[in-house]
Formats: sequence, structure tokens, C-alpha cells
Amino acid sequence: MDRILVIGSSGQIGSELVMELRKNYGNNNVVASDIKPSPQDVMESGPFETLDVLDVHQLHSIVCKYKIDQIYHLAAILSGKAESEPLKAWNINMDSLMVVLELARTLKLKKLFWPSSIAVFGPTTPRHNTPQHTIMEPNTVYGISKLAGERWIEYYYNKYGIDIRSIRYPGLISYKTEAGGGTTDYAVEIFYEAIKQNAYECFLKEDTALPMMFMPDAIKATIDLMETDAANLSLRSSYNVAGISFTPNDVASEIQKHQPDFSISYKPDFRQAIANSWPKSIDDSVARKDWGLTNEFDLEAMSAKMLSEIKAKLG
Ligand code: NAD
Ligand code: AKB
Repeated sequence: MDRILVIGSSGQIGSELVMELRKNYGNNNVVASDIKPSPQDVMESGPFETLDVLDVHQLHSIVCKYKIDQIYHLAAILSGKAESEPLKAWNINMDSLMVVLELARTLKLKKLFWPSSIAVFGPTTPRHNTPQHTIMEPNTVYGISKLAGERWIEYYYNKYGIDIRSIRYPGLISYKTEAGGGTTDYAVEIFYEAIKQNAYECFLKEDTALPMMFMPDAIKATIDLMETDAANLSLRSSYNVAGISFTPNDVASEIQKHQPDFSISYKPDFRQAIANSWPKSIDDSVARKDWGLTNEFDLEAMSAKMLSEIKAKLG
């Protein structure tokens, strides 16, 4: 059984991915790590290490201590936060990737996962059904770092044969851990505020369509990609994954089916410009063909689950 290190296990994706990997690979074979503590179930069900991914020596010693075969490198600064500290975001997003790539090369690790994002696209990209291969001129520091990262992972595969796999995640929606400072975070916050106050003030305009995905579908896609035979992979940059496209108005209407008095108001901020530069919908036919991507949740099923789970969580 391969031994796996997840870097960024306290975040929105990591906190759920670790638990799913532990089901498949065994609790002790999946080491969680982050600069801050992870949720209780992650901390208590298997090994956890406090790690700053930029600390090469510490990372090296954790990989050797646990005889790690695979790394899922999730630590990053997301689009909204990155715009307030561009150089810090560039350092964390890029330097950490280079540290992990070099470690994989020198220690001959078996496999890496590193997530990209729909943020690799920009204002000149076709916005409807955005193809796998198209114009990519991102104008956010987060998007620039993700596009550069995609080029680097493909380079390490071509030059050194490192088996790195990647998904361009759309906005991810989940109820376990709060979203980490992105432009798509409204689609998580809206469900919390619906339960807490029956009202929400949205930082994007009502008709802003963006691609999104419910976390169980994203976790399944990630593990499916990592477990597919390498021969199935026709590209070594990052795969488009579409999920479901909707606007703030669509989610509000869906919530109103459960809570007819729910009200939404709109006060767009700087994140509107970021959202305007991203695709409205994505063509993920290459991922479907290469490794059998599927998704289960539509807006209706996802909204019902978000509302019931958050209601239970908040008591
Ligand atoms: P998040 O912000 O919720 O979690 C990131 C985690 O990384 C945090 O727990 C943070 O403490 C940790 N971290 C930050 N700096 C670190 C450091 N120096 N050393 C160790 N850990 C550090 O992010 P997320 O939503 O879980 O996203 C994970 C990855 O997926 C990121 O690369 C992100 O760009 C990508 N992604 C996420 C989404 C989404 O909607 N959540 C969409 C597209 C891509
Ligand atoms: C963000 O909004 O920054 C992320 C992403 C789509 O990469 N959710």
C-alpha cells in the first residue's frame, strides 16, 4: 500500500480528502500536514505533522520518516486573498510547488497531485464551454501562479518522468470546512447565511455564472485521476473539470424552494472583476474520455444537502 502525504490538510479540500484517502489506503498510511491544526477527525484518525511547506528540510524529514510514496500538495493562497498580498501569494503558491517538485525528483517519489483552477483562464478566453486547449491570459496573481504551475508540472513530467497529475477545479462547495478566500466562496457562504439569518448579501452580481462542483464529486474525481493507469492520460498539464454552472440568482431560487422567505441582496466588490475574467462553463470531455470523470450532484441535490448538513452542524 502506498504511503501518502497531504500538504494543506486543514483546508476546504484537504480536510475531506484526507478522510477519504484514509478509508482507501488505511489510517496510518495517510499523513496529514498543515501550518495549522486540522479538524478533529483528521487529527485523531491518523498521523498529523505541523509543516510549513516552504521549509525544505522539515518536508524532507517528514517524507523520509513516513517513507512517503505520493504527495497531494494543496497548500496555496486563493484568488481573493492573493489580490491583497500578491507577492506573498506568488511565493507561497510557486515556491511551494518548486520545493515539492524538486523533492519528488531527488527522492524519486511515485506520484504527485497538485491542483490547478479555472483561474488559469482570463478575459480573452472563450467563456462558454471553455475548451481544454484555448487562449490563457489570466490577469490575477492566483491565475498566473496556477498557469505557471501547470507549465512546470508538465515540464517535470517531460524532463524527469515525474508522474504528476492535476485538475483545474471549478469553485468547490462544501459544509465541513469554510472556504479559504476565493472568488467562488459566495456559493458556500450563502448556505451558512441562509441557515443563520435567512438572508445573504452577495459580493458578486446576480447573473454571474461560474462553474462549481460539490465536494464529494471533487474528491471522487481527484482519487479517480490519481488511481487511473498512467497510460490513460493524454495530457500532463491539468484537466478541465466542469461540474455545474450557475449564478447567485440560481442558488438563491434553489434555497427559496426550502426557505421561501430567504432574501438575497447584491453588493459586488473587487471579486466581481475576477469572476468576469473566468469561464461561465467548461468543456471537460477530455477528462471524461481519458479517466472516466463523472459527477453525481446537480444544483438541486447539492443545495438540499448543503442546507440539511449546515442546519445539523449549527444546531
Ligand atoms: P484552503 O485555503 O481552504 O486550504 C489551504 C491550506 O493550506 C490551509 O489549511 C492553509 O493553512 C494551508 N497552508 C497555507 N500555507 C501553508 C504553508 N506555507 N505550509 C503548509 N500549509 C499551508 O484551500 P482549498 O480550498 O482547500 O484549496 C486547496 C488547493 O486547491 C489550492 O491549491 C487551491 O488553489 C486549489 N483549488 C481550490 C478550489 C476551491 O474552490 N476550494 C478551486 C480550485 C483550486
Ligand atoms: C477561488 O475562487 O479562488 C477558487 C478557485 C476557483 O480556484 N475557488
